[in-house]
Amino acid sequence: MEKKIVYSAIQPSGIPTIGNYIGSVRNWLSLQEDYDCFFAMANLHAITVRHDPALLRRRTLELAALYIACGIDPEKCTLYVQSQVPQHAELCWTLNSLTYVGEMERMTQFKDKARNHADNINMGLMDYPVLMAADILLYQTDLVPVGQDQTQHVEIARDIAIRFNNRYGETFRVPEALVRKQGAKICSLQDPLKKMSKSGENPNDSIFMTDDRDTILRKFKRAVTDSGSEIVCSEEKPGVSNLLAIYCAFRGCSMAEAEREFSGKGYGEFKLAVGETVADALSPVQAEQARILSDKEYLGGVLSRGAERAFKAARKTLSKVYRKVGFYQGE
Ligand code: AQP
Repeated sequence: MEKKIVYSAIQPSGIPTIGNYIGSVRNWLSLQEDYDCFFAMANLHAITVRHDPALLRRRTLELAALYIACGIDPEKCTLYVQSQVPQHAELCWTLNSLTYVGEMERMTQFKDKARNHADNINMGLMDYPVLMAADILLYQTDLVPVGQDQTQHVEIARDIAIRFNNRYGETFRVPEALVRKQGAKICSLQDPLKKMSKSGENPNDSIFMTDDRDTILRKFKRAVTDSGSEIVCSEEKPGVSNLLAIYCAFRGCSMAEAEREFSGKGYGEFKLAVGETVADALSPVQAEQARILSDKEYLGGVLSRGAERAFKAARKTLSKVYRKVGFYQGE
């Protein structure tokens, strides 16, 4: 039987946070065993806000090395850089004509980013969800593992796929978002009502995947907790609940187990335990990422094989799309 297809990506728009890891990469590890997985460095998306070109190039490679260091196996899945597969931009252009400006204006991420980058509300920023729809639909994806913040974008990708199929005939598989219950939204350590982001303004909001032990312990020590002293997961305790979710993700335990473990303990002890757990987990990943990055030949080989595989799959879908919409493709 043919394996189902999984697509997911991260933008190299900054140093990935433990939010990206918990909400995204961590979930890819089990999927790669049973599905045909495409994992990308979404660098086309990363230029929708102002960026430094040299840094973008470096962050793209760092992200690829991080995926592998976290356990993504390039022999089992297709690991590639988005800009090396031109069909992403080509399909995006085609899908633009089936997408309404009003729909894009209503997207939560667009509204947030437009607010935060008021001097640079460019077409790319607004078009981000259409490019993401193209990313997903190009591979005839069944499942898109994402954090909660991206579910609205997967929803619009589904709408666009259905619209295209209705207008031109069956072409795209309609994908589904895969969102894990626990860890789907890791929040800022300073403002637990806000999502942890790799491009946030205050570095104390986030634990970056490259933070050293002292930095991690310091950030957790300063993390905002809530009134009262009980260490339980509840809506009234967003700070404590967020720290518990992080602890569970790295410990591989359930919320109930974590609550039991910290029952009767103080916030100080709790935050130190979370910090140490995260630091212990990240240290070998960081060493492995550095090792992979220094082996340029290996990493270059992985990415060129990945781009070749992705290109072949993407070409198949795009050629079908071009035929359906009536683009001349030669005799
Ligand atoms: N805080 C989070 N908790 C859980 N999952 C998260 N993701 C991001 N932040 C969290 C998931 O990580 C994947 C990659 O995201 P992305 O790089 O494509 O863009 P994003 O969602 O906009 O992530 P960031 O870190 O907030 O990036 P910037 O700051 O550049 O906008 C997605 O699956 C996302 O759900």
